[in-house]
Amino acid sequence: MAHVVPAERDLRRVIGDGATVPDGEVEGLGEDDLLALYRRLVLLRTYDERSVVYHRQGRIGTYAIFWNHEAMQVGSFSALEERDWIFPSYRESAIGLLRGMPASTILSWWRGHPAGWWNPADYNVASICVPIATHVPHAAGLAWGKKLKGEDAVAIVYFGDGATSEGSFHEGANFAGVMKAPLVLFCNNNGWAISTPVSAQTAAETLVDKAAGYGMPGMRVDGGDVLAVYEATRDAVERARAGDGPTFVEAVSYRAAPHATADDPSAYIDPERVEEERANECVGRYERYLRRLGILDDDSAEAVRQEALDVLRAGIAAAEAEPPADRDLLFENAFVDPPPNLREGWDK
Ligand SMILES: Cc1ncc(C[n+]2csc(CCOP(=O)(O)OP(=O)(O)O)c2C)c(N)n1
Ligand SMILES: [Mg+2]
Repeated sequence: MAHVVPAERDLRRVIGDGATVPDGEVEGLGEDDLLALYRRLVLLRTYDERSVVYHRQGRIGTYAIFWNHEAMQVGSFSALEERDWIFPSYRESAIGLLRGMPASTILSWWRGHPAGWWNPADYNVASICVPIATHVPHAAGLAWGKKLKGEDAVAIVYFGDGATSEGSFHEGANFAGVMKAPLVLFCNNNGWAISTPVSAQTAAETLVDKAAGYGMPGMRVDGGDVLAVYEATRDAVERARAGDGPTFVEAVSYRAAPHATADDPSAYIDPERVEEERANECVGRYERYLRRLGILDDDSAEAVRQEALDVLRAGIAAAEAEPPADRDLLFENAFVDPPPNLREGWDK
């Protein structure tokens, strides 16, 4: 009989508010680790903000903004080892940066250029998944494969609140639960699936309640608190590595930017709620925490920002220096035997 652990309903938190809610700390994280988390947050924030500008300048295509999702991405990423596999959705498109992937590669992906393709095995980062939730079974399968081979690696799969209504999510979660695959199912619950609110997504009280149906434990964490996300994911990774199977992590946040550069949320979102969220956004929250601890000041914060801006400046320059894509590539990898009519057009 599967042992079902009840899901945690309360949000895990570590970072206080500098007034009435006291700061906590995470065991095992020293000053260097805390600063590494900050550098990663700023790198992703800078990537995201620059990408919106590059889009407006016509230098990249439609772009899925992840402003205020950085704490979920950095906190969970930082609980992994290099041998662990990451399955991103479009919302985590830049997570490869944290594994040393060049910014130009990801920017090229958003430019629709083949230089944006990478070999997943080079970084243990799977391709960016645009169809909602179809990568959940892929991640469950890879994790199960690692277990069968006796390899000590786990996988994490990122998906949104809307993805929990997709068949692929349920198939992947069920498979991982039955096979005790070493998988972390990481749900970024940002409250919206484009214009559909999470209240229209499920009749369950919380998304984490779904964990019980698959015989796995669930944790609910404040998605704006990078330390709480780190700690929760570390627990999930430890369970997976110990052979105890998958865990569902629901990180609760709020989408404080449009769904993507093609979206106009003013048609459906409450602007006051967005303003509230923006005032308490995750990078600033962590920065204030570090300042309260006395390990970050204006000069060091500025140096981190400049370093990230340099990465982006070099990244867009390298992406734009790529020679134009060979249009034959569109078809070469799609057909073993191209249909004759296509072959005719091809040679023109
Ligand atoms: C299978 C599939 N159906 C529909 C879409 C269109 N679509 C793109 S993003 C999106 C919303 C997804 O919301 P959520 O899972 O909450 O992720 P978020 O974008 O909020 O991170 C939809 C429906 C798609 N990409 N794939
Ligand atoms: Mg969502």
